Amino acid sequence: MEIGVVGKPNVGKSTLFNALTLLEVPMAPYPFTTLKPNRGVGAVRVPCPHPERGVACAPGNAACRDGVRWIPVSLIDVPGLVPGAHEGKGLGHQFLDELRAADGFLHVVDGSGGTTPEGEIAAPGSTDPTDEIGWLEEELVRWIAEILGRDFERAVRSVELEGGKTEEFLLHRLTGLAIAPAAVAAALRQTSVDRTHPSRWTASERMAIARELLRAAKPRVVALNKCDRIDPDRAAALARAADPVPVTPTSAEAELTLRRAHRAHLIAYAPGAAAFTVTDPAHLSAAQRRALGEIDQLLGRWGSTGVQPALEELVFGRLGRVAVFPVEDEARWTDSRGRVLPDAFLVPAGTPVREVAYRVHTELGENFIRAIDGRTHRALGADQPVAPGAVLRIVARR
Ligand SMILES: Nc1nc2c(ncn2[C@@H]2O[C@H](COP(=O)(O)OP(=O)(O)OP(=O)(O)O)[C@@H](O)[C@H]2O)c(=O)[nH]1
Ligand SMILES: [Mg+2]
Repeated sequence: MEIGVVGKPNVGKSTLFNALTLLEVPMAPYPFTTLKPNRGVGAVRVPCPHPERGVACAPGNAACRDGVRWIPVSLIDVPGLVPGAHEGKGLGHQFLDELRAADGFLHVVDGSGGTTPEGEIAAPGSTDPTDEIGWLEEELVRWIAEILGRDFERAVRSVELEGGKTEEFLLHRLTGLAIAPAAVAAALRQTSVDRTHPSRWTASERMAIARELLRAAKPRVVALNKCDRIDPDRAAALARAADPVPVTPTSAEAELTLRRAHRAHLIAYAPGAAAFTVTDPAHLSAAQRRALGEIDQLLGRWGSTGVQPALEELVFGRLGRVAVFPVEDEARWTDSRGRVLPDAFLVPAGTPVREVAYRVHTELGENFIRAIDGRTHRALGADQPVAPGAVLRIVARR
């Protein structure tokens, strides 16, 4: 599971990335601070099943805190995109190829409207944050259209001469873009292009296909960032204007401050929470006390900094991921070494259990016999959909 953090320059992409990963990539109040993509790992929350058994879990890949499992999600922070990037404006969109495997995008916008489309500082409210939602999509569409269109005429001519299938050609062409066959089929249907003669597709038909592929295969959530500079009524109006793209108000800066203060043992804070507690008042400087006081007010106004909820809206809401806990002993919920619920994975809701087995380990998929539900103890056949939060034993030939 991989999420791309995208948006125009100077909106807080790297700040949000640092907050989610606790890495230290450069952030600064001017455009093009980020020149190359940064990679890191964040996490999303699911309930840990261990309290159902009244036993402690022994987390391997996903930490457990107070009954909450934090499942890792890869994140990529990229340089800012500007309108016209496809023509080489700003840093162009070459670096977007690093996002080929992304399952979805967290689109960071400057909710305070205090930066121009090129990311230069401007008077707060001087730009409309919702403008970015449309043109950024255009840049992403052009990126996919360009991948689709590379040496297009020659490539499709051989498909037509050899009687190949257009769907297969598209899938092959888009390999690495993490686009499922169903999305390709849907894009061809929606655009009603001439399927048997791709060589006759016009440039605008190719753009239309790219647009449908993007919408079907790369969902997006907008993080309306710098919400500390606007009020909730304004955010609600902007969210209405952005419909149907979902919008979550965020303050990446506040989230980063809270996570770093927690790491430094100054406060106790769980990402996404509505409050924090100061654990070490004696060690707070006057400036720190003031900053935390402001963040405390922000949490009161917004309910959270929005950063963790924005990521989860994308992963659970838009991408429909559910957690699975593979075990080897379905009665005790342990692995071969006796560790309780060691690992947690994210899979698309409704994934057939054999596919889940493949994701745990290729050999488990290849040698799959059946799965056993750790709660009901019923056997599940290869094609049965996995239940959200399933504790699952996979039985395979040895
Ligand atoms: N008020 C406020 N400022 C923020 C917030 N998040 C980030 N900033 C500030 O916005 C500026 C830009 O932050 P970056 O994280 O470097 O932005 P970016 O989108 O990665 O910028 P580029 O890499 O240049 O595209 C910095 O001065 C941040 O401190 C926020 O939630 N509220
Ligand atoms: Mg940056």
